[in-house]
Amino acid sequence: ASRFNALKSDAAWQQVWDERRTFAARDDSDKPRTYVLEMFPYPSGRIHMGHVRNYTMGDVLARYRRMTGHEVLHPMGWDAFGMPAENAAMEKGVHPGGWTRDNIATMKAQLKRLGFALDWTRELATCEPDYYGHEQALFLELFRHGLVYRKESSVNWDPVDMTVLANEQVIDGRGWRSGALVERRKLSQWFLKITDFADELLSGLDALEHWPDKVKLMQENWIGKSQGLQFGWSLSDGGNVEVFTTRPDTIFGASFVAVAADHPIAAKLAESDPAVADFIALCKQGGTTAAELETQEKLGFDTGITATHPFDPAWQIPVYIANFVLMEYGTGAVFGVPAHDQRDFEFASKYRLPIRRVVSEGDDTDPDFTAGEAYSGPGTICNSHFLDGMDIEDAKRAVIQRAEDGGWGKGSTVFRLRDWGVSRQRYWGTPIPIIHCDACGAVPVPADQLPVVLPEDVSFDVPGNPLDRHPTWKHVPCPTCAGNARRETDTLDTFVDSSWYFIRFASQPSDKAFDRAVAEKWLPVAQYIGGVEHAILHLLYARFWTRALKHIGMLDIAEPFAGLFTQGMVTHETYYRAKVIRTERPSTADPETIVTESSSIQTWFSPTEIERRDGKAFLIGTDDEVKVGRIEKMSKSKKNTVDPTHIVDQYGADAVRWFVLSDSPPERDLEWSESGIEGSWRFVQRVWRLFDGLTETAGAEGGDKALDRKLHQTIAGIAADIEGLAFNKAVAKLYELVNALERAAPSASRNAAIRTLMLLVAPMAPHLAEEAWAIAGNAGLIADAAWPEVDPALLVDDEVTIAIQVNGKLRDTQTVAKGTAREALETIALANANVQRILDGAAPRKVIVVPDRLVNIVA
Ligand code: ANZ
Ligand code: ZN
Repeated sequence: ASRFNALKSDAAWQQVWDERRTFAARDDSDKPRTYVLEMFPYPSGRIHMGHVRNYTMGDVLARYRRMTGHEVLHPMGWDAFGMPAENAAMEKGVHPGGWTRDNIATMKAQLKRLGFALDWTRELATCEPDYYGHEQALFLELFRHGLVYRKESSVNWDPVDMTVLANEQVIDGRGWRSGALVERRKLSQWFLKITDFADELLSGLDALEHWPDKVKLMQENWIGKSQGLQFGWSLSDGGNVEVFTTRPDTIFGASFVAVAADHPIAAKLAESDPAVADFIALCKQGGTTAAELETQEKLGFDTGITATHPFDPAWQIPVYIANFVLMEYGTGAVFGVPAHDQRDFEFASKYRLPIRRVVSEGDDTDPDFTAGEAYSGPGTICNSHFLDGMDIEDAKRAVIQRAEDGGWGKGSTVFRLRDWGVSRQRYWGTPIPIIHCDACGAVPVPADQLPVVLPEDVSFDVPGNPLDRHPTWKHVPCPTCAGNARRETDTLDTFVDSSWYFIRFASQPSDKAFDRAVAEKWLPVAQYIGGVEHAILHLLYARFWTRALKHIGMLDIAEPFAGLFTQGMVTHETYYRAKVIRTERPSTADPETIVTESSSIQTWFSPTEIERRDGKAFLIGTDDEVKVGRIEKMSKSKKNTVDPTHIVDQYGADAVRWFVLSDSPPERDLEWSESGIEGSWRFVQRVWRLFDGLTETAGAEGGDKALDRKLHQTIAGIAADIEGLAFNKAVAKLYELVNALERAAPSASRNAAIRTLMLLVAPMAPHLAEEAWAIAGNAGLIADAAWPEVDPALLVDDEVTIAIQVNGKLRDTQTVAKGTAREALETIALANANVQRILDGAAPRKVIVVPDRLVNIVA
């Protein structure tokens, strides 16, 4: 038998698909439609195994849906703007555009090498003017409808490089290049009004039946709707401070009031007190990321002012300025309840403020609160006068009621979600299409002047935004008054680019962002597949853009992604050597004493440098043993990556596709292993031998009912598994069918089943399937063939295998029609050759029959 020559077949069929544009989706098709989309890649350099796994899953679904008669849209493009291109420009002196386009060319070739059924006619790259120009037009449409505005907001400022830093350029609070402590600075920036849609984005989650619950929960938490109370505390200096709380039930546990560093009260005090001004400056240090705010040490400044408790005029608590209170949220001021809020607990511990329990967890609650952390769980209110004995929710309502009745407070709804700041002080992004004029203000760039194209002649030798220091680009006449004006030099957050690309894939006219009618034919995306790392921001922003476009009447789609699937990661063993380094130094306490310190440094090795022998790992061709470390997500830092193209060249595309589908459920991590890919390669060859053997058994006749049944059960099962994205289960069913076919004697049934097998493996191993399909003399491509019909009659088992026992011991089995009568079963068993030999002429003492299961003869 011949061997399947994957390298030859892969190239041949990929060329055929390309030339015939087999996978180009037709907008005007009458068929039912399926839009399958995987999150488009960032062109970072080369494809990694995570991409291969992601795109293979989508590909199987896309190919399968085509075979079931759907018009399938399965596009691919590039999320091509962003920091890494600028970093490369700074480090290697290359142009971000050149770097990006080179990477796209490399990665596109790599994707093609895997034989994905992609509609390359719709390829797009967000860094090209024919994409971002339309984005600028959409931005201005939102601007016209009041969904874009400008306001002062904090950025990370590197005081040494004198530049704004992206969050990912702030490492441990310091600038990534200068190492200087990052400061917070206010800049005027552009915002999108996502908060207008907070309620819709939340309630819309309910309709998303085909989304993972965990992702919906993450979105829900991010939007963070809470009911609260806003009320004022009167201050000892005659003033008043409004606070916002989601826990009015804890009002009797208050031990301080705290305002944000940029709260007007703080600003006022700073005018006359330099100590306050110093403290405010101190609060401005540190990055702006949520994680940083969370972990920062809690700092406070006691203003000397006190606040009067709303339920007890005699009860005064101190007012602090504190770094953990944000001006952007609620009212920029809070009351602190150390017993039941962790930040307040840390704050109170540091400044020795009372910690008073007002929620008890049960009888054994410690009344003095010696616990090391705040308690935020459920319980009954205590130490709280009229609230005592209530549960938390009742107590919240009771306090809100009293506040509203007394006219000193108001119940309210708030969202944690803030408006989306989209300004980035960077070059490699979509230019914000605004012109600033001293006389006319911020003026939109007129439609006939779009796109605002990025200038190519920029330099990266000094920090900062090259657009800002470009000699000519930013100087333009004002579109309104023709006076001297300046272009906006900020570019858009790259999340904007990925918030509407799925619409542009569906429809890409050259004169506008999309054609509404065409886009509506395709959308929503039936199945979106990607990494869980995008579970919050990307998906929320894409949902927001879709709703915003609906709101302004441009597109009548509420939710962009009907189905969402988040796949697991690809992992690999790690290999390393640990070197222990000893250093000696004089002790700080006693310089006469020398202390030895040891630390260990790991050197990592790539799987290509390793060979395994007797369960150990060695550097290839040597006896140098290395340690086998944990199985971890493939990463450059641990060197445990495997280059897909290298593997494809070795085993062929189908074996690689097969392996990434087969080994684990798609939502779980997949461990890449050499033995696994070899196993897949052997399986491809086994299937090939079945196809290849067809010529020899061409004349075989006769039916094989059991095989027919197995085949039809497999067809139905695989269809259901692919629809349910349970690819590993579909693969397991194919293994079983192949096993059965290998064992079965030649028959017409077997030949028919092998021909059907070509169709069944086609979504997963398309090159192998095309090759076999052509050799078997079929006209046309298997990619265009129909998925096999299921004969429902063959799905039910009408035969059963019964056990034939003598004295409880299995002697034989026999296949009989389901529901065969007791008497008939007894006759069959007694006539069995093995049974007759054992009985040796004697009459059985007793015959026990369990219909459809067994016959036991007691001798
Ligand atoms: C008293 C209290 C007691 C609070 C308690 C919490 C627990 P979520 O639920 O995330 O919306 N807060 C209000 N405005 C703030 C601001 N500008 N900066 C920092 N913290 C602020 O958070 C609402 C809670 O966060 C509010 O409820 C307030 O503290 C705090 F046991 O008030 B709470
Ligand atoms: Zn003007």
